[in-house]
Amino acid sequence: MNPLIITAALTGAEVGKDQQPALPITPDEIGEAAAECVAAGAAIVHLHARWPDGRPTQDAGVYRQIIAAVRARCDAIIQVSTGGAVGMSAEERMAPLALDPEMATLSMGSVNFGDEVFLNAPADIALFADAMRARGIRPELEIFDAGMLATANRWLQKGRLPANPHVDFVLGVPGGMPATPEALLYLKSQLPAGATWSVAGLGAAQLTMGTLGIVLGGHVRVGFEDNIHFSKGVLASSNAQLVERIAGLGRTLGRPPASPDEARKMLGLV
Ligand code: KMH
Ligand code: ZN
Repeated sequence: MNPLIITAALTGAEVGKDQQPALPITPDEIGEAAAECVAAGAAIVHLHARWPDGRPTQDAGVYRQIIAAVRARCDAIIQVSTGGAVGMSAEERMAPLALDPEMATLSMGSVNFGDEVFLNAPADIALFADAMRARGIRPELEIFDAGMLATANRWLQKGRLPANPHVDFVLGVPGGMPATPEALLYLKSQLPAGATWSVAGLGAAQLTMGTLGIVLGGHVRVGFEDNIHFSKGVLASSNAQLVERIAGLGRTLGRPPASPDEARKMLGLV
């Protein structure tokens, strides 16, 4: 049996409460959402921070409050974002690493992001990767496009990344790889030996790519960061509703959700 590790990407940097009224923004809202998601089957919470007015921030003080609010309510694996929002500097983006979370994201290259550019120059990737290594934080390699996985493989061969990485394919960003079965199968075929992987499809592809991820033996990311709808034209009522659905599909397909502690063992965090 290969239990399913579900990551709940609760908030992101792009969605607003005007688009999704249940979007958790304050530390307490994020803590509550995390606990609901863990109860529904999530093991990892992927965290972004916001100022009270909803603007994205990488401020370590805000992340500290968010992490405390999550830890007070559940035992989720804490994964902070080093992606932040488009336009932030590398120094700004790495601030939450000082809080020593168990995991952090590490985007392996630059990609057009709608009408903007999500910039990850090699020197910045190295800055994040070295900081994570020095602090014992497990990176999750974010792959938006095929070249980023080729870069990850090169860096692994050179020992610039820890072996047996956890890789997340983010599919369907306008500018990155499309959320298609062919794209996912190609990426899976290029994974380094010993890798674990998950898939995050954007919009309606959250469900289709998630289902495919379950069938192909990977893991799945869901949540408002990538998708605010439950079905076409119908907003999800909560992040937990999206977790619950993918957890149910996992059970049906022989992949029951991993608890946070099971996921810690599977990802080499303990
Ligand atoms: N907000 C995106 C520009 C991550 O969290 O590491 C980048 C992002 C990736 O969300
Ligand atoms: Zn993110």
